[in-house]
Amino acid sequence: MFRRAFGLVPPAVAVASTTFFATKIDLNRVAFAEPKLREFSLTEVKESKRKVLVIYKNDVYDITNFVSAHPGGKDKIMLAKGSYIEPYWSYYPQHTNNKYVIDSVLSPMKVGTLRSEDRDSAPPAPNPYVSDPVRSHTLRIISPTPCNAETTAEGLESWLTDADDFYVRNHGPVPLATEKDAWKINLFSETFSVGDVKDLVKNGQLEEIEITATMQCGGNRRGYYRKKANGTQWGHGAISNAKWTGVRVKDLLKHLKVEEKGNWFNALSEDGTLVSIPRHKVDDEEGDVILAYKMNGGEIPRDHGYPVRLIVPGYVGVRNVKWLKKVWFGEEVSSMWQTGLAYKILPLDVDSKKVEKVDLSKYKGMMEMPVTSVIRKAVIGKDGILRCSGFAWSGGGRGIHRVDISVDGGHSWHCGRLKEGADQPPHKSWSWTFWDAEVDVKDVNVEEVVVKAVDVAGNSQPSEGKDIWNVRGLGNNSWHYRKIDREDEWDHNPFG
Ligand SMILES: Nc1nc2c(c(=O)[nH]1)N[C@H]1C(S)=C(S)[C@@H](COP(=O)(O)O)O[C@H]1N2
Ligand SMILES: [Mo]
Repeated sequence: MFRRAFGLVPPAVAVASTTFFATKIDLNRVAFAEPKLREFSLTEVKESKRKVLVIYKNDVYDITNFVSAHPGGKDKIMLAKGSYIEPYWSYYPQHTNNKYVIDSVLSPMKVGTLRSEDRDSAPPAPNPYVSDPVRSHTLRIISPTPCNAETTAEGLESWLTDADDFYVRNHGPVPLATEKDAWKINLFSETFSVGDVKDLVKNGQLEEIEITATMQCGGNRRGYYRKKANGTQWGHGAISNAKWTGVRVKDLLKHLKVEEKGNWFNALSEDGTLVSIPRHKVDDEEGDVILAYKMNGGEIPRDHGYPVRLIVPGYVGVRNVKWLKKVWFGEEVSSMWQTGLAYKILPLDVDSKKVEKVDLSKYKGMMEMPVTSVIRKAVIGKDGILRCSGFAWSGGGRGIHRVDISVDGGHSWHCGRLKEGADQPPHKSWSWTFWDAEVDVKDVNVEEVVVKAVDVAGNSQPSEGKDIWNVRGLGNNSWHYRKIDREDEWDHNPFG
């Protein structure tokens, strides 16, 4: 309802996300207006032709010279021309609460105040999140608007994650998608509905395939870095595994006789999220890039991309575009979020101060993810045996070769047993592998256990986060430590 009423306020305002504020705007390149403060009437602000004026909290700002520097794009910021910016900012509350945005970006552009009779005339800001779906209580909500919620210990126990337990990472409000099967997607310049794609499958013109894949946010385990990195402070639950049903992009290309050139495959969402992935991933017979319209055999829940999303198995979470609207090929990475700081792992010495001087074009955006592992449970039984279990996963479809457990901080290692997921093809292990291990600890005093995994390419994990820290807090795959529980302590628990 609200979304329709404010149909012009686009989601891409929302995409102006954490990633964008992490990329500081080069304010030296923006010539600010000389701040000559005076009073403005509302009509004057509305009708100003020469200058782009906006209102924020009864103050008037001349943003004329900032428009082209707006990280969310010129079109988006121009929607607020002559009016209040609050409704637009409500799409992404981090604007409103961001000291940098208010003090460093907005304040220098202040040119005056609304005259007294026009003050406090702002329309009530809509809450663009009112139509967000209700989330399962089994998720750990880190931020509600936009929703960032991680899968909890219980959810991580199941090899196939229930759609309800699957972590949620949204950059803005969830599109309503009331069109259902009539939802339009532009596929290489031709317009299709989701229903049309399903019909191609029904008529046998396109093969329907199922891919079971683990998805992990690039920021999973960011909160484990000792040195704090900006962004959602994820624990280890921004990872889940689901079965996706749909059609291969590769098959679509053939069916549509697409002749588009370009080394980058681009995907755009209803919420403005735009990503580029290397073309070879799509062309690869075994790349398994699909347009998915089912999750775990049912409709994709709204939080996870209803009615259609891109699945790029083995790649960092963000490339799996939800609420898909358009795909095409291009010669360049088309997304400014991707050419910028977002999803780039910068050198260790680049902190939030130095980052402004870094030539970002020198660094590539994250695609495949590094091998990682997590201990879900570690309990010493009354028999003196430590039993622990968890998961391990590597990007690029690289299967898990081995999991190692240590009870002496990594001086010596015990080999774990690979369980569900261990039988995936080694070059196409899109899903995680579960493991467990038993270690006799009768004669040792242990409080903590640590795990590392090795993938089929022989890659393993760094022992400490400090050796891989990066300003965006991405790709934390350092050894995972866990405190050990004791069974006999549980006996004394009055709750059983
Ligand atoms: N359209 C759109 N696609 C998106 C996002 C988004 O905010 N909008 N978030 C991305 C990120 S950062 C991740 S980690 C995954 C999360 O998918 P999930 O919410 O289904 O777990 O979706 C990706 N695709
Ligand atoms: Mo993510």
